[in-house]
Amino acid sequence: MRRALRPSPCVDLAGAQRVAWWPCHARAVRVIATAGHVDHGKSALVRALTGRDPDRLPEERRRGMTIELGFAWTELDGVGTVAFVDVPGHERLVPTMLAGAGPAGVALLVVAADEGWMPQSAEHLAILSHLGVAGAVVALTKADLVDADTLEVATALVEEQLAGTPLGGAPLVAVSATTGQGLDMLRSALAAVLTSVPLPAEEGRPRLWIDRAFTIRGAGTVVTGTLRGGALAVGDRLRTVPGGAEVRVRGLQALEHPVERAEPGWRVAANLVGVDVADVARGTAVVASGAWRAADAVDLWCTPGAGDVVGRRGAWTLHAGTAAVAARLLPVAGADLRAPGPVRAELASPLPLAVGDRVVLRESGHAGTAGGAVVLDPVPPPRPRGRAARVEAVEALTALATEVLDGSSPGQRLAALVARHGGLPLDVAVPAAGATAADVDVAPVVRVAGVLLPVDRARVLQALVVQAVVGVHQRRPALAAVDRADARRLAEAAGAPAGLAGALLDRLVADGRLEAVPGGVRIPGHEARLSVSQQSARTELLAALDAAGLEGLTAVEAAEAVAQDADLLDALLRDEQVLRLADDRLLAPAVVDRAVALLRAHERQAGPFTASEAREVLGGSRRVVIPLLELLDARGVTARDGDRRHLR
Ligand SMILES: Nc1nc2c(ncn2[C@@H]2O[C@H](COP(=O)(O)OP(=O)(O)OP(=O)(O)O)[C@@H](O)[C@H]2O)c(=O)[nH]1
Ligand SMILES: [Mg+2]
Repeated sequence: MRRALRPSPCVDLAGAQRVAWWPCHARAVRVIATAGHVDHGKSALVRALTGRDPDRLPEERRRGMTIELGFAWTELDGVGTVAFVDVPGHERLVPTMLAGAGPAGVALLVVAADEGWMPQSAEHLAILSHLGVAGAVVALTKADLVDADTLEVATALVEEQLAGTPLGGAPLVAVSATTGQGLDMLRSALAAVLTSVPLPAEEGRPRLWIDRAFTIRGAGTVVTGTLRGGALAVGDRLRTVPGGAEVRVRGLQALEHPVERAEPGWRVAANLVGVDVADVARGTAVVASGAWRAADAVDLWCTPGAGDVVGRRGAWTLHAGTAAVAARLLPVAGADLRAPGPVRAELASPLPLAVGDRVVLRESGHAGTAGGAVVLDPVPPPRPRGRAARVEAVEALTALATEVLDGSSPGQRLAALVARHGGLPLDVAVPAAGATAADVDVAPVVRVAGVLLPVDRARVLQALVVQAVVGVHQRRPALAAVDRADARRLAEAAGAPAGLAGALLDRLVADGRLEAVPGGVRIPGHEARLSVSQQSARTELLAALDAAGLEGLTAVEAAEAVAQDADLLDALLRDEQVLRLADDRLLAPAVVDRAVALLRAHERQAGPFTASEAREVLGGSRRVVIPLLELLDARGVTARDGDRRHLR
């Protein structure tokens, strides 16, 4: 009973009824996208390989051409289930081709033997190259329509086109979808390539670029796509980009069956709660919150196609995953790009992008694909203004590109991104770099509070702060410690990012390079000492205080006596070589000791004394004696009992 109510209309194990609009893709451990010129036989080949027609729209069947992405799947010996994403070849439908090729990773490039290499053969090849296709097989179709000599020539011509491209070494198989010629060889070639290409990795940061979205009565919104970056499980909470809607995965399907969990690389259909179908059209992504950031602007390393120019002029579209968004392109160096270089792309709609993601750039109104690019920085700083700043930005991005294009690890990408910024909040840097919390521990970065600093910079900053503290110890030897607020200012003056100075000090204390003491921080073991001139100033002050007796010196007089050396006064007060009364007058301890001796002698004879008796004994005015008695009380020398005091 309950089972019948489940919103999984395609799961009909009894085989009674299949609901056509449910995207019942096989649970594909592997996904292959087709590519190739219009009418060259991509869909026919997929049908021949899988027994399923990827062209399911009536219009597609009527016109005999693919308009939308099609999906079909089969079993391949030694590999398991393989899903094909069949793309259209028409030049007007390249954006749809991009949506299919984007998340796939492995390609089946189809060239008709009778027609040979055509414009979209070239454009699709360029796109696969820009996207960094992991593996590919080339099928020379319609082999039944040509004789052996023509086939040989066609093969040679295609090989010539592929030479020097990422598909240069790809296996090339002559096939016919009509006669079945070569299909077994094609299957083995596909199996071999899939076996050699590593499985999409579980990186703990799932991103599902949506290629279809629809509603199912009783279930609500369903989206499909090729899952990358991490697994998804029923109950997972995700976020849409753009839109930022919080969604929950109510159900997952793969292999025509509901599954509790889908692995990276699978084709999945996810039933989402919390979002309207209109808000998850193709090009939207659902991502693990926190693991991805929505980027409004990205710095890219752009490689223009041969003869193409990438620059400010023109209406550009940036393709990433299944998304296509309008973008303003601003070459960082200023001049248009004809060779690889850095470009800032300002996006009309945010995309979940991370360092290393590959994107494609197309200019509307111009035939062909203008270039490919790799994301260098999805959290770019404000655009450089002025020549010097531009040169610096180009240098920084070139350095970043060297790291990123070298197939670096997430930890290295994280460090390179942090280095470009000189420091980044952890919760920004980790998703932007396409890293995870675990990568932070192995990356050459130093975590100070919630901020990551490049190791080198942290080392330099720490050395500068320690050096500054040493400098204070030398300049102001009377100080036992550097006040924390002063130390923070020193750290900031040394270049510590605002708000980080305190954490930097804590880190230095934790590392044992500074010592925290009541007065602030110091170099471990540092002792205050007076300079020679301070020592003589002290002698003079103490003599003056001694001569002043109970009257003492005012703070102003004392400062004059030591030539305004506040450190010296602080040090003398700290070490109780000088005592301060509540009214700010200073007394020599010897003067206080003499007064205590007089009071003690008096008390021995007359017992506890009043303030006026103390005045008589000490021979001072009320103004002078009352603060002295208060000082004695505070220091525990005397204790009050009503209006009388006794010595303890
Ligand atoms: N003789 C012969 N005809 C083929 C073969 N493969 C495809 N065709 C025919 O070529 C035409 C185009 O085939 P499709 O599979 O629709 O081509 P496509 O590459 O999917 O075209 P688009 O999706 O529009 O880019 C159809 O009429 C097919 O029947 C083949 O191996 N031999
Ligand atoms: Mg087709």
